[in-house]
Amino acid sequence: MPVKVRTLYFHVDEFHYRAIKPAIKNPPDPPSEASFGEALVAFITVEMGDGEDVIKMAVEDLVSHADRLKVERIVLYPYAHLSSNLEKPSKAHKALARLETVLRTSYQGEVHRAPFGWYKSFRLVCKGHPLAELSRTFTNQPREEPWPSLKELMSGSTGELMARIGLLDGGGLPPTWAYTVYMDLAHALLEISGYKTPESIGWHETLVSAYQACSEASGPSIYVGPGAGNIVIGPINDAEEAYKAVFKLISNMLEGEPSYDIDANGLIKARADGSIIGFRRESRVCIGPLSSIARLALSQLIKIAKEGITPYLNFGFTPIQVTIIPVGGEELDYATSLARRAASLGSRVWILEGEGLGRRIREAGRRWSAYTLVVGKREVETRTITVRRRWEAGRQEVVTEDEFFDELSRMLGSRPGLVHYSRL
Ligand code: A3S
Repeated sequence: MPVKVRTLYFHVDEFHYRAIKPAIKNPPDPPSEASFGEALVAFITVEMGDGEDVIKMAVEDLVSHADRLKVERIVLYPYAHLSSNLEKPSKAHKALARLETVLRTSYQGEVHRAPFGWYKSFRLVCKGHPLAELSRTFTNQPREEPWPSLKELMSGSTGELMARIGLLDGGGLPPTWAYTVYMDLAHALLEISGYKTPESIGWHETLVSAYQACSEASGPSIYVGPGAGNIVIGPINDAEEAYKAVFKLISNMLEGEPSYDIDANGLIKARADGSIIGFRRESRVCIGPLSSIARLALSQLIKIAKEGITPYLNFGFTPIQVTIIPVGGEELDYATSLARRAASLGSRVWILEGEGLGRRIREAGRRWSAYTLVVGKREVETRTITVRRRWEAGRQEVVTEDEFFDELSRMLGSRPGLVHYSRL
């Protein structure tokens, strides 16, 4: 049955609702009340629609967002206030019941649907991180997304690598790391292109609408798209400058000049793999999503790796900047105190517990961690750290706590994209 669905997502610490009184004649669901802890709450309005069904699309988006937030519970909340073109209650109820059924077949966590047709009181405690509130619209027009979708970006070896090192969420790392890396990249890029104060003109459902707004924007602008990496920035004076700058910022190891073509409709396509990295409208150029440019840069770094050189990203844009490996359980306290000190300096730090010291050192390498600190009994007694720096492959050094944190502060303080501080 053709409908449209508008939703408002909240990632909550708590959610409570209570049915008060019927809002329509003999509501289809009995009154109820319920309380939840952490959950993804979806306020859902069903709109008049035409064309093919959007329930499946809505469920897919809901599940992928729940996975991204790592929540174990989804609460569906019928809500007749997100549209002025409401579907009639009987059809809306059927659509919501179907959405619940489809959701139960494709989501492992708990699913709960609040009663339909009632005035309800509710209390909600929202988490407040960048992805805690999102609005979505599912219409039956196929969402034209000529740009690499997150799914496409995830596919192939580079996509898997991007997820693993944290440049795309899905690698089991905090998705906010990818988000901060791209925001820093965008700000650094705008600074390079002479813009001082980027004004962000808001969130766009699709990259196409973001590009649209971007090309009409008066000055510099940054958009955060549906996924953490879909940031579009522009209008840029010179795409070549911007494109080369992104590569340099991501890693100074990148040889060769990135090159691209602009086709008849103004799409800017990278020659390396044909992916679209922006578009030109009249004299204005918008470049992004940065995640697809990061992907291109990574594929060039992988090529360098084939020559036996350990590739690395510039420190400022390395998602995992410090990995701390306690050799055994009794070193965990010391590792935790080091992690706290590293985090307080503003670095992205990860304690890698578990079995096997060699396995964990290799795991940190697989994730391109810039620093890998190993602390065992000796380090605890002497308050020292055995440090491995990714850009000094195969070398390790014992330093005192203060020596390491002095170095870390220097690395964090240096403008992102500078050549590594290294003793090579
Ligand atoms: O409009 C009164 C109540 O009936 C349900 N409802 C709809 N929900 C989603 N989409 C539609 N097109 C609907 N038409 C009717 C809702 O349960 C609605 N109740 N949150 C409560 C008010 O507190 C509410 O919206």
